[in-house]
Amino acid sequence: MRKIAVVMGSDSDLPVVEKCFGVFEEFEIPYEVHVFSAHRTPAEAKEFAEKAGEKGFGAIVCAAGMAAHLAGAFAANTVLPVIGIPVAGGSLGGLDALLSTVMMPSGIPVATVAIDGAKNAAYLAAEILAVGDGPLTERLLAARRKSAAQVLEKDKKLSEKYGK
Ligand code: RP5
Repeated sequence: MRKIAVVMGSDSDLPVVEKCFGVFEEFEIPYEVHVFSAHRTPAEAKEFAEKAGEKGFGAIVCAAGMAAHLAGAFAANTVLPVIGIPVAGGSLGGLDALLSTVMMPSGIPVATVAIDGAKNAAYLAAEILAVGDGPLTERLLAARRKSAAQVLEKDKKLSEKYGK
């Protein structure tokens, strides 16, 4: 199975980014975690992005706050799918990071999740790897069924409590 690269612009992003890790472990997806910055270590970020395909990665999750060019810088240097997590922080509360991550020029896409949306970034990465991987697809479907059952159980409890 291909690996997921999880890259953050600073270790200060870790409290948000680490919410990815449990999802990868739940679905038995191998992953690596790195810190590279589009502005502070541009050469290393470029080199990692350029070599990610040959190193066995299937998708790259990039998290950054503020000007948040990391996902875009990665997307510029690879044709692997890049998923961007805008991280809240700074005086604009993450709106700056959201717009910086999502507003990419045509031809260089970044699949952008919600501000601090690390879990959905991990689920999306898992779904990308699941294309052509039947067992992983089954694990994702089983998780959806479990989630639906939990919601229906909550519905049952609340409707019994507050119903006529
Ligand atoms: C961004 O600047 C990082 O992704 C982080 O969200 C933010 C602040 O970084 P630090 O100053 O905490 O290292 O590039």
